[in-house]
Amino acid sequence: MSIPKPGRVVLLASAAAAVVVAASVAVIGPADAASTLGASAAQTGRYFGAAIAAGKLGDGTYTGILNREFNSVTPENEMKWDATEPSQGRFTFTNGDRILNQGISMGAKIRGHALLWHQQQPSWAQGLSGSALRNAAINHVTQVATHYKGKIYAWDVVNEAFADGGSGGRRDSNLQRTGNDWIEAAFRAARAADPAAKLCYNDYNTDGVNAKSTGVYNMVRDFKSRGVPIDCVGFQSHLGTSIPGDYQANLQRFADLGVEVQITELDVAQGGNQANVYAAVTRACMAVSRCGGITVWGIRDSDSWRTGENPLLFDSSGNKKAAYTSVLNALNAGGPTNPTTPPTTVPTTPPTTSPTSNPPSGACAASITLNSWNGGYVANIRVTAGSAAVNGWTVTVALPSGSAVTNTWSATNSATTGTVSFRNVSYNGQIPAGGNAEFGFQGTGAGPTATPTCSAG
Ligand code: 9MR
Repeated sequence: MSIPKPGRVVLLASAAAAVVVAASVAVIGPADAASTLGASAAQTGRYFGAAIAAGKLGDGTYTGILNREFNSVTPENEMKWDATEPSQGRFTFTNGDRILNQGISMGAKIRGHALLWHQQQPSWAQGLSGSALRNAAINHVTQVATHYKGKIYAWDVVNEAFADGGSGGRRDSNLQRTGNDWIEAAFRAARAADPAAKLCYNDYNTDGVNAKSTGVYNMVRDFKSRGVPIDCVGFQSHLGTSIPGDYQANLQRFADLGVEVQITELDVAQGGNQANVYAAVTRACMAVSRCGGITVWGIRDSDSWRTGENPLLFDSSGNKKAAYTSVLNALNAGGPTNPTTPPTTVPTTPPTTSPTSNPPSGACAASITLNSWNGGYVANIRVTAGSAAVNGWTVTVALPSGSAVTNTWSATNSATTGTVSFRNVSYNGQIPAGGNAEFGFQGTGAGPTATPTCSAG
């Protein structure tokens, strides 16, 4: 909790005697009201961001508004899978880096969007399935998060993985068909690659309490209980002409799980209510201390993906709309200060001696976590280096009779039954002293009961 600067807490004279202001609540009086969205949000420790497009950064009206108003940016398309890995293993970061550098030049937070999604996959990935797809997906997460390591405030690690309608379950997709644990595998890989970034799950039609948002809620609760790294949940909030009545309550129930909540892609259909809906969304975020900030999905109406709906805060000429003023006023009305928390499970990195050009390999150990059901299981294995760095590893697992490996990720297996050796892949073979790497596999029958063994080198 941070205490607002004295100058920020202004009690109007007539009300001063009756009002008690808690130390963590910033009440912003007219004299201190900020005049831009970003500065206003910053008064309570929040950000106000926009999705931006690299192709528009040469438009002076666009960048003028961007530089003036916003203190967070999200690449609208430039960090997606099709943009960053157009052919397998060949990464292109040119446009993603343009967004990054624009954000850095503004002193803005940068939200990474999105590491894995069933849409905007490169065609080579669309053609993969099973372990080939799982390995490619985890490698993608690792490579992209590593490229942007230390620069990203929050990553949308997985986007839109839940089904619409009343099931509350996962959406069918090629990624989902690699095994239900693909989401946690992605989060673990992202954490390993960039421990400082907050890791978010992001979705739409989860803006009120409903079957879909409850499905996400249950996943987050499960992740928190099992120590799967997750720090934030994004609520896209592509809204029509109204806001769900339980919008704030929905944010709060997620916040109560111990994750930050963020409004990630806000836009609202133009209509009589547009300014009111925008204000209500802003007030809801301001009322939830763990709501870290709001991102609108574009700057001017002409920049929006919702062609013809005029859903943004600036008109096509760049003029402020009524919705802009209503958002600014709601930000300036203050609220509980956001406790900006770092990612929750940052692994501690012990001091390491700098590696020699061809380091000798130390010892390693392996531990296994099993998630079993009748007839099958998923095994996640953590390989931990001892007091010396490991340069390549092999983990050996004894499978009970009747068990067979059907799918492996982040390792390659020597066999599918009996005593199976799992060898590191190119990106996770080197483990610093005291560090760890993870891989997993799915199997039929009963899972292994003995502790796996690890040999380094
Ligand atoms: O705004 C994005 C648009 O330019 C792309 O063509 C589209 C491709 O699917 O993605 C849009 O952004 C989406 C975001 O990445 C995820 N949530 C829904 C957004 C609007 O479709």
